[in-house]
This record gives sequence, structure tokens and C-alpha cells, in this order.
Amino acid sequence: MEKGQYTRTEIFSQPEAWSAALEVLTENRRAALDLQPARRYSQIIYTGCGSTYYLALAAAALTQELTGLPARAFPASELWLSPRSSYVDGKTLLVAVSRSGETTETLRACEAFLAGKRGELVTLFCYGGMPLAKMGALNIVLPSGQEQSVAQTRAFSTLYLGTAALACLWAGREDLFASLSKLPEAGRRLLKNYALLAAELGRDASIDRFYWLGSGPRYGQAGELSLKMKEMSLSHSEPFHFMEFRHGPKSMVTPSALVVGLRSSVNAAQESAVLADVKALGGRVLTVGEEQADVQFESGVGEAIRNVLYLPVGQLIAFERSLSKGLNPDQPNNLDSVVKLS
Ligand code: F1P
Repeated sequence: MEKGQYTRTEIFSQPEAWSAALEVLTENRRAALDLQPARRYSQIIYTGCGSTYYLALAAAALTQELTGLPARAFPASELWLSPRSSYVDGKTLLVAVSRSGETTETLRACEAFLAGKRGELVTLFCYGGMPLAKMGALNIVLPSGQEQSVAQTRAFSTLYLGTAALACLWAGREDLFASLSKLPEAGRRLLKNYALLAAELGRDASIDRFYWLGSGPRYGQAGELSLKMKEMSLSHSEPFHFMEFRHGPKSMVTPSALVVGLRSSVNAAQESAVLADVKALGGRVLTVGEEQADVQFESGVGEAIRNVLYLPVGQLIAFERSLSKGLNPDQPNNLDSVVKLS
């Protein structure tokens, strides 16, 4: 087996996985709408572990932005072991996201939530027949996110797209829901146009630290890309909200640092100013965004629903760095594909 064969296939097949997922979400549209979160719940909570916790962060920010309903994200272990510092009173819609559908912490969090009669559960996962698949009032399986690799790439972006679709539906934004169908083509273009740039950066051994900046609905993506860089290439990597970078982490900027800015359009000026500071300190910068960026989407898709496009090139940089260090991104150091506790 060639090192990274699975991960390469999984990264490059994301557009097809997204198309298949959108078909499943369309099939579940009525059931999702019938939950009527804005009318029936005081808050929505998203949860997962590792990658799917970062997914929960991204999904919560987007859901609150679109629906106006309070939405937060917690690691499943927090909901399971520290419910009092997590939940607030009032009927809750819990959305549990898990590639495997059998991560122990996620199952325990869902069991405790249901036992505590806190509200209703929606589950999103990639493998049918797993414990999580039967626990929700609505259970959505996205098999196109299944993958052989331990480090999530296709699973993350496909499950994330599922949460973005739910957010559009729950916000009554059928227009945004419909335009999700433009994302697979935009993803294909990104993977084609920037694979070489990602390879150059991934193979650049003069880079010894990575910072991923993202704010609002993009902070979760920053966290996920940082985790990919750690899991696949064993590199120093950290995510920050854009403006937070000046409050200390900036001290780490050297010519060997690469700062990847997942730049929005709405706050482009402020976010670009942070990246300009990094450059002035001699750090290297890669801007990713819809327009005027090193990695440019030009998707024509509304800002709220194109955050999945920030993922592919960052995943490829981590993938290429892993291979250039002689590692195998299909089987990261110390990791299993599912954390099962006794
Ligand atoms: C969650 C998870 C992954 C991580 C690793 C171990 O799995 O923590 O996020 O990358 O593979 O498992 P799941 O609940 O999403 O299946």
C-alpha cells in the first residue's frame, strides 16, 4: 500500500461526497423542518469529539447566525461528565455528530441527555447500524463520508455540510439550502487549482510551525485544520480567532511560521490587517477566501454557507507535509479511528 493512498482518495473525492450528502439532506428535509427548533426549543447544542467537536463549534456558530436561536458547542465528554456547567434550563435540541457513530463519550452524552429528559436528539453520522443511529428523534446517515483513514477529511467536510444544510432549513432559508448544490463544483475547482501550491507548502521543510486563523463560523474550521496538521504530520499547529492572534500568540511568529488566514468577506479589512502584521514580523502568510486571496474560491455562494471550502487546501497541506516527513497520513501516530472507553 502506497503511504497516504486512502487519505489522498478521501480528500479528492470530497466534492462527490458532498453531492451525495446533499441528496440525503434533501430526502430528510421534511423531517428536519418538522423539528421546528426556532419554535420548540430555547437552545441548540452541538456535540462531538476531536474533529467532530471542532465541527460542532463551526455548526453552532453558523446555526445561531442563521436562525437567531442560541446555539453552543461542547465536547461530548463535557456534556457527559460536567452537565451542570454545560446545559442551561429550557428545552434543548441536541445535535450529536460522529463519523463512526460509536465514540463512547458521544454515546454517553446522548444517553445522559435523553435520560435527563432535556429535549430531543438529532444524530449525524457516516455508518448505519451503529449505536448512535437509533438514538435520535431524527437520525441522518451520510455514508459518502465514510473513510479508511484515521484522520478525518471527507467525513468532516461531509458531516459539516450536513449541519450547514440543517441550519439553512431551520432558518427557513430555502434559498441558501438550494445554493449548497454549487459547492461540489467549487470544491473540484479548488482541488484542481491549488493542489500544487498545497504540495509546495506541505513539502517546505523551512516551515516549523503553523497557525490557523478563523473567526465566527470559521473558527471551527481553523481548529479542524490545525488538528489535521498535528494528526497527519506531527507538527506544532494551533488555531486562533483572528484578532486573538495579536494578544500573545503573535510572539511565536518567525520566518519559519506559516499563518493560514481563513479570511471572511464581512471582516476582510480587520482580518487582513492581522495578516499584514504577521508579514511585517517576517512570518509567512497564506490567505484563503472567496476573493482577493492566495487560495480563491470564486464560488458565487453566499458567505454563510461556503465555509466548507476553507477545508480542502488546508487538508492537502497537512497531507503533503506528512508524506514529506516520511509519515503515513492514513495511519497517524498513536491514534485509532474510534476512541472506545471500557
Ligand atoms: C471522533 C474522533 C476523531 C479523531 C480520531 C478519533 O470520532 O475523535 O475526531 O480524528 O479519529 O475519533 P467520531 O466520533 O467522529 O467517529
